[in-house]
Amino acid sequence: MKQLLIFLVFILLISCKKDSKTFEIAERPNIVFIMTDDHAYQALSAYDDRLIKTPHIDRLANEGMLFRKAYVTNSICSPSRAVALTGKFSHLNSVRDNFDVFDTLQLTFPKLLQKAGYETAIYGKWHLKSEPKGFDYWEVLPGQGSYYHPEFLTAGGEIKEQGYVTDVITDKAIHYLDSLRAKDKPFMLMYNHKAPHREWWPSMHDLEDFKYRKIPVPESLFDEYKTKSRASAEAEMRISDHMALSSDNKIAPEIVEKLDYEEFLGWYKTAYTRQLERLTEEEKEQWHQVYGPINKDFEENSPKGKALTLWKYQRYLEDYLGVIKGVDRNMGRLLDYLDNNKLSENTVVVYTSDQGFYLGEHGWFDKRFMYEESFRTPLLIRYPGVIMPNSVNTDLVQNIDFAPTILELAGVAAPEEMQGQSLVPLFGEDNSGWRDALYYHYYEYPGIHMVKRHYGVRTDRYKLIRFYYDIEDWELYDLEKDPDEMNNVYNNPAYSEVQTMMHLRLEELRVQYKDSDSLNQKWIAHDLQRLAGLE
Ligand code: SGN
Ligand code: CA
Repeated sequence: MKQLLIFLVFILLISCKKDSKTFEIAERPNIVFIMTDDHAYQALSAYDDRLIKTPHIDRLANEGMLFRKAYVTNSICSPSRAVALTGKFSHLNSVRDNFDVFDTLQLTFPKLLQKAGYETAIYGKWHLKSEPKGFDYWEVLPGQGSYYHPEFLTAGGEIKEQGYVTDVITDKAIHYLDSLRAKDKPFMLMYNHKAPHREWWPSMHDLEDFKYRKIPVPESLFDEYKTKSRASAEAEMRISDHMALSSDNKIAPEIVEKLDYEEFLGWYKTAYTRQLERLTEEEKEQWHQVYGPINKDFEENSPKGKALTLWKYQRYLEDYLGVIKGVDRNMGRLLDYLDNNKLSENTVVVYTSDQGFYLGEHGWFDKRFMYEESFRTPLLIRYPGVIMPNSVNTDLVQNIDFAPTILELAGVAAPEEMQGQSLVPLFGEDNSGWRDALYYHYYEYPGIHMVKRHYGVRTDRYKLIRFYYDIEDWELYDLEKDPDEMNNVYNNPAYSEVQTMMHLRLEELRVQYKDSDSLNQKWIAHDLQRLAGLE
């Protein structure tokens, strides 16, 4: 009977797909929008279960839709958050890099929902510098926030909480659902984790997990970037050369010094001490019980060369996966709360990350590049009765689509200025007229990790990238033949037609999304001036 009902709703949806009023007449659903920080789809078992099992997050795929080709517009934190809120590309939403301040005067989906009678709340990472606007309730981490006993910014000033950041954010979200929210209004809750951001400090519960586990090594860990522009070799995010033995890999600075290892940046050692100092005495003891033997082994074996890179990779993944385990457990708590309080049926749950992340592919950690691992992001959406369980979507969707989607679900018209498209038709598996290409633009250079400014286009099969500013280089990939992007075929005669077609498509997208070379020049001048001011 229930299945028949779901089927009927599904048919109704399909038949009304072009009619934006569909959701005005339906009861307006609640929305829980979840954004983690730097969660690679390689470490989410609904996508790939070789590294970790994430049964709670996977529930959203089992009970809803998994998007296999979800992408961001600019693979870095603050910009992605601004895109999600506004539905606009970075060059139009005031945040192109982690330094820009979000202009809260512009339209955002939380503001529009509020106006339409929703109650709105945000807990966790914000990272947009200006004070959150458009939220009835908010408690956000200052900047990147801290893993242990984190501080929060609130309307009443800064507060410090006891506990592990992922647990604390979940406690706050559940407290909002349980005790604060107005029960006579639909709600939109943004539940945004700091985890699993660098430097990957796991919760006391997950310290031992993954330790000494042999983690599969990606084929391109020792990539020499033979066919790529120099942008790859010049980026400072290689596990071998730029990852910290101290703050990232958790080797005590005294040992790093004693064994004469060099740290790429001077502040790595202080960052390690700063994090450890946040723990209580009891926690420190617990921590040393797990990391003490790791330090001892390192001291005894003191790996060098390739062995050191492999060792750092294993160490990196042990902590990264441990931090994700905490996210998954807390997702379980939140989803259970919705179940136990009869909220699951009428609540749309969206799970995504601000971007993807390199887990050793091309030798890297971090993100920023338009290559798949950081350009793509996880996206899972559950909406019982509307999205069929175990649905999989393979259309090219992008974070500019989040705001228009959420607005349509709430029965609110998306303003003209939003550049994304609502994903709602895709819920009913109607992809007619869907986009055939994605536009991307990254700006934060010169800056940490030194990934050069670049923009590009990706179609279902090909990707064209232009690196510019202190470089002028193009790359072209055939993703069907070369999904790992190891073989740049730009200027390869066999691809001359594809190359011309991709250049054309890129120019069209730049016009469509209102980006241009003159804007590039404007931002370069702006950023250089800012850098000079900082010096
Ligand atoms: C910190 C990290 C960087 C990271 C940026 C931006 N270093 O500076 O590795 O790229 O944040 O991350 S850390 O050792 O201090 O963690 S983002 O997710 O906010 O864009
Ligand atoms: Ca991030």
